[in-house]
Amino acid sequence: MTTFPKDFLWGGAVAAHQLEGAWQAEGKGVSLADVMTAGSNQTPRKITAGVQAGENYPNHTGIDFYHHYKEDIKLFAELGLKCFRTSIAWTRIFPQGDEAKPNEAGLKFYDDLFAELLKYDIQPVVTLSHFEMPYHLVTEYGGWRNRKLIDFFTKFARVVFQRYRQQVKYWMTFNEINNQAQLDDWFLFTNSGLQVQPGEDAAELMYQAGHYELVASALAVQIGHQINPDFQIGGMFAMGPSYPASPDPRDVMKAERTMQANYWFTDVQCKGKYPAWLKQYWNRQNYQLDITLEDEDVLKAGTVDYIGFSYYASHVVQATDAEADDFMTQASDTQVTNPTLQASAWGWLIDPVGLRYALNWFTDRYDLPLFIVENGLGAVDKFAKGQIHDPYRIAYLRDHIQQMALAIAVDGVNLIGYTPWGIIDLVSAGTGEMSKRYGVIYVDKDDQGQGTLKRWKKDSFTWFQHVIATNGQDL
Ligand code: P53
Repeated sequence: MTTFPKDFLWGGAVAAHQLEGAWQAEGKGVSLADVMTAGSNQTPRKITAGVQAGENYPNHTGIDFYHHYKEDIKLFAELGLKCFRTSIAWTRIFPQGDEAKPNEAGLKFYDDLFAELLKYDIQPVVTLSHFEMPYHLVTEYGGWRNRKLIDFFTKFARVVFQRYRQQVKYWMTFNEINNQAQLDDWFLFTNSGLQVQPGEDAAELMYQAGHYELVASALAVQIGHQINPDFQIGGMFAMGPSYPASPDPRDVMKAERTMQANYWFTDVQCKGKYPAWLKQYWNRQNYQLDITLEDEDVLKAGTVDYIGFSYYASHVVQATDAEADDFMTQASDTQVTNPTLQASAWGWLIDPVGLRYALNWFTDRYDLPLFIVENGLGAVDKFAKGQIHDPYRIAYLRDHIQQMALAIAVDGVNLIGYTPWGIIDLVSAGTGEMSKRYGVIYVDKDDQGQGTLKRWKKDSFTWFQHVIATNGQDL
Protein backbone atom coordinates (compact mmCIF):
# COMPACT_ATOMS: atom_id res chain seq x y z
CA MET A 1 0.00 0.00 0.00
CA THR A 2 1.42 3.39 -0.92
CA THR A 3 -0.07 5.74 1.59
CA PHE A 4 2.17 8.77 1.72
CA PRO A 5 2.38 10.79 -1.51
CA LYS A 6 5.65 10.50 -3.43
CA ASP A 7 6.71 14.06 -2.65
CA PHE A 8 5.65 13.94 1.03
CA LEU A 9 7.69 16.45 3.05
CA TRP A 10 9.38 14.42 5.78
CA GLY A 11 11.32 16.87 7.88
CA GLY A 12 12.24 18.27 11.24
CA ALA A 13 11.24 21.48 13.03
CA VAL A 14 13.00 24.02 15.23
CA ALA A 15 12.79 27.74 15.98
CA ALA A 16 15.70 30.17 15.73
CA HIS A 17 15.64 31.34 19.34
CA GLN A 18 15.63 27.79 20.73
CA LEU A 19 18.78 26.61 18.98
CA GLU A 20 20.83 29.32 17.29
CA GLY A 21 22.37 30.94 20.35
CA ALA A 22 24.78 33.73 19.29
CA TRP A 23 22.27 36.17 20.72
CA GLN A 24 24.44 39.21 20.06
CA ALA A 25 26.31 38.08 16.95
CA GLU A 26 26.75 40.49 14.07
CA GLY A 27 24.32 43.12 15.21
CA LYS A 28 21.48 40.91 16.47
CA GLY A 29 19.09 42.71 18.79
CA VAL A 30 17.50 41.47 22.03
CA SER A 31 14.40 39.36 21.45
CA LEU A 32 11.59 38.30 23.77
CA ALA A 33 13.30 34.97 24.25
CA ASP A 34 16.48 36.71 25.39
CA VAL A 35 14.76 37.98 28.54
CA MET A 36 13.30 34.61 29.58
CA THR A 37 15.22 32.74 32.28
CA ALA A 38 15.61 28.99 32.70
CA GLY A 39 12.75 27.28 34.52
CA SER A 40 11.49 23.75 35.01
CA ASN A 41 8.25 21.82 35.18
CA GLN A 42 7.77 23.13 38.73
CA THR A 43 9.34 26.58 38.44
CA PRO A 44 8.04 28.82 35.65
CA ARG A 45 10.52 30.78 33.55
CA LYS A 46 10.82 34.41 34.59
CA ILE A 47 10.41 37.26 32.17
CA THR A 48 12.91 39.88 33.32
CA ALA A 49 12.90 43.60 32.55
CA GLY A 50 15.69 43.46 30.00
CA VAL A 51 18.75 41.24 30.30
CA GLN A 52 19.87 41.22 33.93
CA ALA A 53 23.25 40.24 35.37
CA GLY A 54 23.36 36.96 37.28
CA GLU A 55 20.37 35.33 35.55
CA ASN A 56 20.52 32.18 33.42
CA TYR A 57 19.10 32.81 29.93
CA PRO A 58 19.35 29.50 28.07
CA ASN A 59 18.39 30.95 24.68
CA HIS A 60 21.46 33.18 24.66
CA THR A 61 23.55 30.17 23.73
CA GLY A 62 20.91 27.61 22.60
CA ILE A 63 22.84 24.72 21.08
CA ASP A 64 25.01 27.21 19.19
CA PHE A 65 23.45 26.16 15.88
CA TYR A 66 24.67 29.54 14.60
CA HIS A 67 28.19 28.10 14.53
CA HIS A 68 27.33 24.40 14.11
CA TYR A 69 24.75 24.49 11.33
CA LYS A 70 26.97 22.92 8.68
CA GLU A 71 27.69 19.90 10.82
CA ASP A 72 24.01 19.66 11.84
CA ILE A 73 22.68 19.92 8.31
CA LYS A 74 25.06 17.16 7.29
CA LEU A 75 23.33 14.97 9.88
CA PHE A 76 19.90 16.08 8.58
CA ALA A 77 20.99 15.01 5.11
CA GLU A 78 22.13 11.65 6.42
CA LEU A 79 18.77 11.31 8.13
CA GLY A 80 17.14 11.88 4.75
CA LEU A 81 15.15 15.01 5.56
CA LYS A 82 13.27 16.51 2.62
CA CYS A 83 12.60 19.74 4.48
CA PHE A 84 13.68 21.64 7.57
CA ARG A 85 11.38 24.02 9.40
CA THR A 86 13.05 26.90 11.19
CA SER A 87 12.27 30.55 11.81
CA ILE A 88 14.12 33.68 10.85
CA ALA A 89 15.11 35.53 14.01
CA TRP A 90 13.42 38.90 13.46
CA THR A 91 16.16 40.53 15.61
CA ARG A 92 18.92 39.44 13.23
CA ILE A 93 17.18 41.30 10.40
CA PHE A 94 15.72 44.26 12.30
CA PRO A 95 17.57 44.27 15.66
CA GLN A 96 15.16 46.72 17.30
CA GLY A 97 12.23 46.15 14.98
CA ASP A 98 11.73 49.77 13.91
CA GLU A 99 14.86 50.51 11.87
CA ALA A 100 14.62 51.89 8.36
CA LYS A 101 17.14 49.43 6.92
CA PRO A 102 17.71 45.72 7.61
CA ASN A 103 20.93 44.34 9.05
CA GLU A 104 22.85 42.88 6.13
CA ALA A 105 24.88 40.51 8.32
CA GLY A 106 21.67 38.89 9.57
CA LEU A 107 20.34 38.44 6.04
CA LYS A 108 23.66 36.93 5.02
CA PHE A 109 23.44 34.33 7.79
CA TYR A 110 20.16 32.98 6.36
CA ASP A 111 21.55 33.14 2.78
CA ASP A 112 24.25 30.75 3.95
CA LEU A 113 21.96 28.59 6.06
CA PHE A 114 19.42 28.09 3.25
CA ALA A 115 22.18 27.47 0.70
CA GLU A 116 23.62 24.78 2.95
CA LEU A 117 20.19 23.08 3.20
CA LEU A 118 19.58 23.30 -0.55
CA LYS A 119 23.00 21.80 -1.23
CA TYR A 120 21.47 18.56 0.14
CA ASP A 121 18.04 19.09 -1.45
CA ILE A 122 16.51 19.94 1.92
CA GLN A 123 13.78 22.57 1.49
CA PRO A 124 13.71 25.31 4.10
CA VAL A 125 10.22 25.85 5.60
CA VAL A 126 10.19 29.20 7.35
CA THR A 127 8.18 30.74 10.18
CA LEU A 128 8.33 34.53 10.28
CA SER A 129 7.47 35.08 13.93
CA HIS A 130 8.11 32.31 16.43
CA PHE A 131 8.04 33.76 19.99
CA GLU A 132 11.06 35.97 19.29
CA MET A 133 9.95 39.48 18.37
CA PRO A 134 12.33 42.37 19.10
CA TYR A 135 12.15 43.25 22.80
CA HIS A 136 12.41 46.92 21.87
CA LEU A 137 8.94 46.64 20.31
CA VAL A 138 7.65 45.65 23.75
CA THR A 139 9.31 48.40 25.76
CA GLU A 140 8.78 51.14 23.17
CA TYR A 141 5.40 50.25 21.66
CA GLY A 142 3.73 47.85 24.10
CA GLY A 143 3.99 44.91 21.71
CA TRP A 144 1.06 43.96 19.49
CA ARG A 145 -1.40 46.19 21.36
CA ASN A 146 -0.04 48.82 19.01
CA ARG A 147 -1.22 49.11 15.39
CA LYS A 148 2.26 50.27 14.37
CA LEU A 149 3.43 46.69 14.77
CA ILE A 150 1.60 45.83 11.54
CA ASP A 151 4.01 48.05 9.61
CA PHE A 152 7.10 46.76 11.38
CA PHE A 153 6.09 43.15 10.77
CA THR A 154 5.10 43.58 7.13
CA LYS A 155 8.35 45.40 6.45
CA PHE A 156 10.28 42.48 7.93
CA ALA A 157 8.16 40.04 5.92
CA ARG A 158 8.72 41.94 2.67
CA VAL A 159 12.48 42.06 3.16
CA VAL A 160 12.85 38.32 3.79
CA PHE A 161 10.29 37.29 1.13
CA GLN A 162 12.25 39.33 -1.40
CA ARG A 163 15.65 38.12 -0.27
CA TYR A 164 14.78 34.39 -0.15
CA ARG A 165 12.19 34.27 -2.94
CA GLN A 166 14.19 31.62 -4.76
CA GLN A 167 15.29 29.57 -1.74
CA VAL A 168 12.06 29.27 0.24
CA LYS A 169 8.64 28.17 -0.99
CA TYR A 170 6.81 27.25 2.26
CA TRP A 171 6.25 30.03 4.79
CA MET A 172 4.21 30.50 7.95
CA THR A 173 3.35 33.88 9.46
CA PHE A 174 2.83 33.53 13.25
CA ASN A 175 3.73 30.45 15.24
CA GLU A 176 0.81 29.06 17.27
CA ILE A 177 -1.04 32.35 16.93
CA ASN A 178 -3.93 30.90 18.95
CA ASN A 179 -1.97 30.05 22.14
CA GLN A 180 -2.75 33.44 23.57
CA ALA A 181 -6.46 32.61 23.62
CA GLN A 182 -5.65 30.84 26.88
CA LEU A 183 -5.01 34.30 28.34
CA ASP A 184 -2.14 33.33 30.57
CA ASP A 185 0.65 35.86 31.03
CA TRP A 186 3.14 33.55 29.42
CA PHE A 187 1.50 33.19 26.02
CA LEU A 188 0.39 36.83 25.97
CA PHE A 189 4.07 37.69 26.21
CA THR A 190 5.58 35.08 23.88
CA ASN A 191 2.94 35.53 21.16
CA SER A 192 2.32 39.25 21.31
CA GLY A 193 4.78 40.93 23.64
CA LEU A 194 1.88 41.88 25.90
CA GLN A 195 2.30 42.69 29.57
CA VAL A 196 -1.08 43.26 31.14
CA GLN A 197 -1.18 46.45 33.23
CA PRO A 198 -3.34 46.93 36.32
CA GLY A 199 -6.90 47.77 35.32
CA GLU A 200 -6.55 46.24 31.87
CA ASP A 201 -8.74 43.42 30.61
CA ALA A 202 -6.40 40.68 29.39
CA ALA A 203 -9.03 39.28 27.03
CA GLU A 204 -9.76 42.61 25.36
CA LEU A 205 -6.04 43.20 24.96
CA MET A 206 -5.57 39.75 23.44
CA TYR A 207 -8.41 40.27 20.94
CA GLN A 208 -6.92 43.59 19.87
CA ALA A 209 -3.37 42.24 19.53
CA GLY A 210 -4.69 39.13 17.79
CA HIS A 211 -6.57 41.30 15.32
CA TYR A 212 -3.48 43.35 14.44
CA GLU A 213 -1.54 40.11 13.96
CA LEU A 214 -4.26 38.70 11.72
CA VAL A 215 -4.20 41.86 9.62
CA ALA A 216 -0.39 41.72 9.47
CA SER A 217 -0.56 38.06 8.47
CA ALA A 218 -3.12 38.73 5.73
CA LEU A 219 -1.01 41.59 4.38
CA ALA A 220 2.06 39.35 4.43
CA VAL A 221 0.19 36.70 2.43
CA GLN A 222 -0.61 39.30 -0.23
CA ILE A 223 2.91 40.75 -0.27
CA GLY A 224 4.41 37.27 -0.51
CA HIS A 225 2.21 36.26 -3.41
CA GLN A 226 3.15 39.44 -5.28
CA ILE A 227 6.84 38.69 -4.81
CA ASN A 228 6.51 35.06 -5.85
CA PRO A 229 3.15 33.59 -6.90
CA ASP A 230 4.51 30.11 -6.15
CA PHE A 231 4.91 30.86 -2.46
CA GLN A 232 2.81 28.69 -0.17
CA ILE A 233 2.02 30.80 2.89
CA GLY A 234 0.32 29.15 5.80
CA GLY A 235 -1.10 29.91 9.20
CA MET A 236 0.32 28.02 12.18
CA PHE A 237 -1.91 26.83 15.00
CA ALA A 238 -1.44 24.92 18.22
CA MET A 239 -3.89 22.05 17.83
CA GLY A 240 -4.97 20.36 21.04
CA PRO A 241 -8.48 19.02 20.59
CA SER A 242 -10.89 19.49 23.49
CA TYR A 243 -13.08 16.48 24.16
CA PRO A 244 -16.28 16.59 26.24
CA ALA A 245 -15.85 15.01 29.70
CA SER A 246 -19.11 13.06 29.33
CA PRO A 247 -22.12 12.58 27.02
CA ASP A 248 -23.88 15.35 28.95
CA PRO A 249 -24.86 17.79 26.19
CA ARG A 250 -23.60 20.66 28.36
CA ASP A 251 -20.15 19.11 28.26
CA VAL A 252 -20.46 18.69 24.51
CA MET A 253 -21.41 22.35 24.18
CA LYS A 254 -18.50 23.28 26.43
CA ALA A 255 -16.09 21.32 24.22
CA GLU A 256 -17.54 22.94 21.10
CA ARG A 257 -17.18 26.44 22.52
CA THR A 258 -13.65 25.68 23.72
CA MET A 259 -12.72 24.66 20.19
CA GLN A 260 -14.37 27.78 18.77
CA ALA A 261 -12.57 29.96 21.32
CA ASN A 262 -9.23 28.42 20.33
CA TYR A 263 -9.67 28.27 16.58
CA TRP A 264 -11.34 31.55 15.62
CA PHE A 265 -7.84 32.60 14.61
CA THR A 266 -7.92 29.72 12.15
CA ASP A 267 -11.39 30.77 10.95
CA VAL A 268 -10.09 34.25 10.16
CA GLN A 269 -6.92 33.07 8.43
CA CYS A 270 -8.71 30.40 6.38
CA LYS A 271 -12.13 31.93 5.74
CA GLY A 272 -11.16 35.60 5.82
CA LYS A 273 -13.70 36.69 8.44
CA TYR A 274 -14.58 36.55 12.10
CA PRO A 275 -17.14 33.97 13.23
CA ALA A 276 -20.55 35.31 14.27
CA TRP A 277 -20.43 33.95 17.83
CA LEU A 278 -17.26 35.94 18.53
CA LYS A 279 -18.73 39.23 17.30
CA GLN A 280 -21.74 38.64 19.54
CA TYR A 281 -19.41 37.99 22.45
CA TRP A 282 -17.47 41.21 21.84
CA ASN A 283 -20.71 43.16 21.73
CA ARG A 284 -21.92 41.69 24.99
CA GLN A 285 -18.58 42.43 26.63
CA ASN A 286 -18.70 45.99 25.33
CA TYR A 287 -15.22 45.75 23.91
CA GLN A 288 -14.10 48.75 21.91
CA LEU A 289 -11.85 47.02 19.42
CA ASP A 290 -10.05 48.90 16.67
CA ILE A 291 -11.22 46.87 13.67
CA THR A 292 -11.78 48.97 10.55
CA LEU A 293 -13.73 48.14 7.41
CA GLU A 294 -10.45 48.32 5.54
CA ASP A 295 -9.01 45.71 7.93
CA GLU A 296 -11.92 43.43 7.12
CA ASP A 297 -11.15 43.70 3.42
CA VAL A 298 -7.51 42.87 4.10
CA LEU A 299 -8.52 39.77 6.07
CA LYS A 300 -10.72 38.65 3.19
CA ALA A 301 -7.99 39.15 0.60
CA GLY A 302 -5.18 37.50 2.58
CA THR A 303 -6.36 34.01 3.40
CA VAL A 304 -3.70 31.33 3.79
CA ASP A 305 -2.67 28.63 1.32
CA TYR A 306 -2.38 25.84 3.84
CA ILE A 307 -2.76 25.02 7.52
CA GLY A 308 0.42 24.39 9.48
CA PHE A 309 -0.15 23.07 12.97
CA SER A 310 1.52 21.60 16.02
CA TYR A 311 0.05 18.59 17.74
CA TYR A 312 1.26 17.23 21.07
CA ALA A 313 -1.72 16.36 23.24
CA SER A 314 -5.47 16.50 23.68
CA HIS A 315 -7.60 17.86 26.52
CA VAL A 316 -10.90 17.14 28.21
CA VAL A 317 -13.30 19.86 29.33
CA GLN A 318 -16.32 19.84 31.57
CA ALA A 319 -19.03 22.49 31.86
CA THR A 320 -19.06 24.07 35.31
CA ASP A 321 -22.27 24.70 37.24
CA ALA A 322 -21.54 28.41 36.91
CA GLU A 323 -21.36 28.25 33.11
CA ALA A 324 -23.14 31.24 31.54
CA ASP A 325 -25.19 31.06 28.34
CA ASP A 326 -22.07 31.64 26.28
CA PHE A 327 -20.06 28.78 27.89
CA MET A 328 -17.07 31.13 27.97
CA THR A 329 -15.69 30.18 31.39
CA GLN A 330 -11.95 30.02 30.80
CA ALA A 331 -11.31 26.54 29.41
CA SER A 332 -8.19 25.91 31.50
CA ASP A 333 -10.38 26.09 34.60
CA THR A 334 -12.66 23.37 33.28
CA GLN A 335 -10.06 20.79 32.27
CA VAL A 336 -10.28 17.32 33.73
CA THR A 337 -8.09 14.25 33.27
CA ASN A 338 -8.52 11.59 30.64
CA PRO A 339 -8.36 8.12 32.23
CA THR A 340 -7.94 6.49 28.81
CA LEU A 341 -4.58 8.15 28.10
CA GLN A 342 -1.05 8.16 29.52
CA ALA A 343 0.84 11.38 30.14
CA SER A 344 4.43 12.34 29.36
CA ALA A 345 6.82 13.15 32.21
CA TRP A 346 5.72 16.78 31.74
CA GLY A 347 2.04 15.85 32.04
CA TRP A 348 1.11 16.13 28.35
CA LEU A 349 -1.53 13.53 27.40
CA ILE A 350 -0.31 11.20 24.67
CA ASP A 351 -3.09 10.72 22.13
CA PRO A 352 -2.19 9.49 18.63
CA VAL A 353 -5.82 8.99 17.59
CA GLY A 354 -6.39 12.63 18.51
CA LEU A 355 -4.04 13.53 15.66
CA ARG A 356 -6.26 11.68 13.19
CA TYR A 357 -9.25 13.45 14.73
CA ALA A 358 -7.48 16.81 14.29
CA LEU A 359 -6.65 16.08 10.64
CA ASN A 360 -10.31 15.28 9.97
CA TRP A 361 -11.54 18.27 11.95
CA PHE A 362 -9.38 20.73 10.00
CA THR A 363 -10.34 19.14 6.69
CA ASP A 364 -14.08 19.28 7.39
CA ARG A 365 -13.91 22.87 8.54
CA TYR A 366 -11.50 24.42 6.01
CA ASP A 367 -10.73 21.93 3.25
CA LEU A 368 -7.13 23.13 2.85
CA PRO A 369 -3.83 21.25 2.57
CA LEU A 370 -2.47 20.34 6.01
CA PHE A 371 1.12 20.34 7.23
CA ILE A 372 2.00 18.90 10.66
CA VAL A 373 4.88 21.20 11.53
CA GLU A 374 5.40 20.06 15.14
CA ASN A 375 4.80 16.81 16.98
CA GLY A 376 6.93 14.84 19.39
CA LEU A 377 7.70 13.67 22.88
CA GLY A 378 9.65 15.77 25.37
CA ALA A 379 11.49 13.25 27.52
CA VAL A 380 14.56 12.74 29.68
CA ASP A 381 17.19 10.78 27.76
CA LYS A 382 20.00 8.73 29.26
CA PHE A 383 23.36 9.14 27.61
CA ALA A 384 25.72 6.19 28.12
CA LYS A 385 28.93 5.57 26.23
CA GLY A 386 27.87 7.49 23.17
CA GLN A 387 24.49 5.77 22.98
CA ILE A 388 20.98 6.99 23.65
CA HIS A 389 18.26 4.34 23.68
CA ASP A 390 14.91 6.08 23.27
CA PRO A 391 12.25 3.45 22.49
CA TYR A 392 9.59 5.72 24.09
CA ARG A 393 10.26 8.38 21.44
CA ILE A 394 10.17 5.85 18.62
CA ALA A 395 6.85 4.51 19.96
CA TYR A 396 5.37 8.01 20.19
CA LEU A 397 6.38 8.96 16.65
CA ARG A 398 5.37 5.59 15.20
CA ASP A 399 1.92 5.72 16.78
CA HIS A 400 1.35 9.23 15.43
CA ILE A 401 2.62 8.39 11.93
CA GLN A 402 0.29 5.38 11.89
CA GLN A 403 -2.66 7.68 12.54
CA MET A 404 -1.46 10.03 9.79
CA ALA A 405 -1.39 7.09 7.43
CA LEU A 406 -4.99 6.21 8.33
CA ALA A 407 -6.09 9.81 7.89
CA ILE A 408 -4.59 9.82 4.39
CA ALA A 409 -5.56 6.32 3.26
CA VAL A 410 -8.95 5.93 4.90
CA ASP A 411 -10.16 9.48 5.44
CA GLY A 412 -8.63 11.08 2.36
CA VAL A 413 -7.11 14.12 4.10
CA ASN A 414 -4.63 16.18 2.11
CA LEU A 415 -1.52 16.02 4.28
CA ILE A 416 1.61 17.43 2.65
CA GLY A 417 4.28 16.96 5.28
CA TYR A 418 5.42 16.08 8.77
CA THR A 419 8.22 17.83 10.66
CA PRO A 420 8.65 16.39 14.17
CA TRP A 421 9.53 19.05 16.74
CA GLY A 422 13.05 19.57 17.96
CA ILE A 423 14.59 17.12 15.52
CA ILE A 424 17.83 18.07 17.25
CA ASP A 425 17.71 18.68 21.03
CA LEU A 426 17.15 22.35 21.86
CA VAL A 427 15.94 24.69 24.59
CA SER A 428 12.33 24.02 25.65
CA ALA A 429 10.06 26.99 25.01
CA GLY A 430 7.78 26.33 27.96
CA THR A 431 10.37 25.54 30.62
CA GLY A 432 13.73 26.69 29.26
CA GLU A 433 15.16 23.27 30.02
CA MET A 434 17.63 21.33 27.88
CA SER A 435 16.63 18.15 29.69
CA LYS A 436 13.16 18.16 28.07
CA ARG A 437 14.49 16.61 24.88
CA TYR A 438 12.65 15.97 21.62
CA GLY A 439 15.48 15.23 19.21
CA VAL A 440 16.59 12.21 17.26
CA ILE A 441 19.98 13.93 17.60
CA TYR A 442 21.32 14.38 21.11
CA VAL A 443 23.22 17.52 22.11
CA ASP A 444 25.56 17.42 25.08
CA LYS A 445 24.38 20.38 27.13
CA ASP A 446 22.58 20.45 30.49
CA ASP A 447 20.14 22.76 32.23
CA GLN A 448 22.99 24.75 33.77
CA GLY A 449 24.43 25.37 30.32
CA GLN A 450 27.34 22.94 30.79
CA GLY A 451 28.44 20.47 28.14
CA THR A 452 30.64 19.97 25.08
CA LEU A 453 27.79 20.70 22.61
CA LYS A 454 28.83 17.54 20.82
CA ARG A 455 26.07 15.87 18.74
CA TRP A 456 25.16 12.17 18.95
CA LYS A 457 22.66 10.02 17.07
CA LYS A 458 19.93 8.46 19.21
CA ASP A 459 18.31 5.11 18.36
CA SER A 460 15.37 7.12 17.01
CA PHE A 461 17.72 8.61 14.37
CA THR A 462 18.22 5.25 12.64
CA TRP A 463 14.54 4.43 13.01
CA PHE A 464 13.34 7.73 11.50
CA GLN A 465 15.93 7.45 8.72
CA HIS A 466 14.34 4.13 7.73
CA VAL A 467 10.83 5.58 7.92
CA ILE A 468 11.81 8.33 5.49
CA ALA A 469 13.71 5.93 3.22
CA THR A 470 10.59 3.76 2.89
CA ASN A 471 8.32 6.81 2.61
CA GLY A 472 6.47 5.79 5.77
CA GLN A 473 5.72 2.25 4.65
CA ASP A 474 7.92 0.50 7.18
CA LEU A 475 7.41 1.84 10.67
P1 P53 B 1 8.06 22.84 24.99
C1 P53 B 1 3.27 24.63 25.01
C2 P53 B 1 4.09 25.43 25.76
C3 P53 B 1 5.03 26.25 25.14
C4 P53 B 1 5.15 26.24 23.76
O1 P53 B 1 6.99 22.91 23.83
C5 P53 B 1 4.35 25.41 23.02
C6 P53 B 1 3.41 24.60 23.63
C7 P53 B 1 2.57 23.67 22.85
O2 P53 B 1 1.42 24.26 22.38
O3 P53 B 1 4.42 25.44 21.70
C8 P53 B 1 5.27 24.75 20.83
O4 P53 B 1 9.35 23.32 24.40
C9 P53 B 1 6.22 25.74 20.25
C10 P53 B 1 7.65 25.35 20.34
C11 P53 B 1 7.88 24.51 21.58
C12 P53 B 1 7.06 23.24 21.45
O5 P53 B 1 5.70 23.57 21.38
O6 P53 B 1 7.54 23.73 26.04
O7 P53 B 1 5.88 26.10 18.94
O8 P53 B 1 8.42 26.51 20.28
O9 P53 B 1 9.21 24.23 21.84
C13 P53 B 1 7.24 22.28 22.62
O10 P53 B 1 8.14 21.41 25.41
